[in-house]
Amino acid sequence: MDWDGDGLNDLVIGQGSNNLGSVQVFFNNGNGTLSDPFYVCTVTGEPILSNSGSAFIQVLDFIPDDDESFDLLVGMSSSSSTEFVLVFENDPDTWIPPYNPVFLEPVPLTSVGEPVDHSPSCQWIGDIDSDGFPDLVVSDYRCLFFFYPGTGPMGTMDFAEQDTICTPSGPIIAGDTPHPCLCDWDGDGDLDLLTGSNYTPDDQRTSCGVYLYRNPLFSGMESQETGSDEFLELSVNTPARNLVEITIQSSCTGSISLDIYSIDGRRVMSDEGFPEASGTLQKQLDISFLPPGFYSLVAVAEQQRSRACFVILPL
Ligand SMILES: [Ca+2]
Ligand SMILES: [Ca+2]
Ligand SMILES: [Ca+2]
Ligand SMILES: [Ca+2]
Repeated sequence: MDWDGDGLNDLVIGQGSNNLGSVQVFFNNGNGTLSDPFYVCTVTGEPILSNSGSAFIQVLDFIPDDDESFDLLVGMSSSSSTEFVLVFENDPDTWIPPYNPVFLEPVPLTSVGEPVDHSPSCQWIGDIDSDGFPDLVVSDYRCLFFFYPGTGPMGTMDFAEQDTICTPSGPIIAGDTPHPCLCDWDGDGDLDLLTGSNYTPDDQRTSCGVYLYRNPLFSGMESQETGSDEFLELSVNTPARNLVEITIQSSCTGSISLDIYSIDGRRVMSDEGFPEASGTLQKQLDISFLPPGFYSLVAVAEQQRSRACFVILPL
């Protein structure tokens, strides 16, 4: 991500060590090299540190504000007190130029009023069940993944009770302290779970490697599985720049709506689409406001759903 807004992507890491976990930024020098690490601080000037082990981070605009400033989620590890998932809100009014976003004092995420507390806390926020409310996934030393359903829009600090994330064959058990990442890997508009596994303590757990678990919640919505004779075929131009050109061949009745999702599963655009779905349909959507990246366009009719992916390349 571009931490300092100079147009060049920088490297942001949660650093672990025997004594201290910290959040560090290596700035992109623009010549193939990175700067020395910069320790991310709060408004008090103190670096964000956990007492031992690790600091697992996610950078996102968790607390919505007018300037869309990114905030910081930090999963702490500590031998003593805080092992919580903490939110550090970015306060653009106190930025110190040229590259020093200042974060407010942390607030712990909670589940039914109690702080989300794991040892250590490795967390990721994303709307897994596509109900519009961001959910929280946390893993810890037990090698399981815990799902906390969201109870409100982005910025809601309290989540529902935890549940264990399972596949049809049982709970996902990864190696020691797996790091979860939610992204729409297969481009079908729902978030999938990508995780590392670093340790093979016994037969039950996955061996070292990177694993992808596709989101099964909405598999029944794919057009080939609806049992309907209607068809909905969608194509888009890729790569796209400023405009995405949509062509649909359809035998559906009713209307078709259009949504665009980013790779992290956020709906970034909705369009009313077509009032009448049947026939050959064409439309252009203005996407000039979207940053470079990988996107899915999903067309939804009453009984059919189809998707197509496109990329926006950097200039
Ligand atoms: Ca930068
Ligand atoms: Ca924000
Ligand atoms: Ca949700
Ligand atoms: Ca997906």
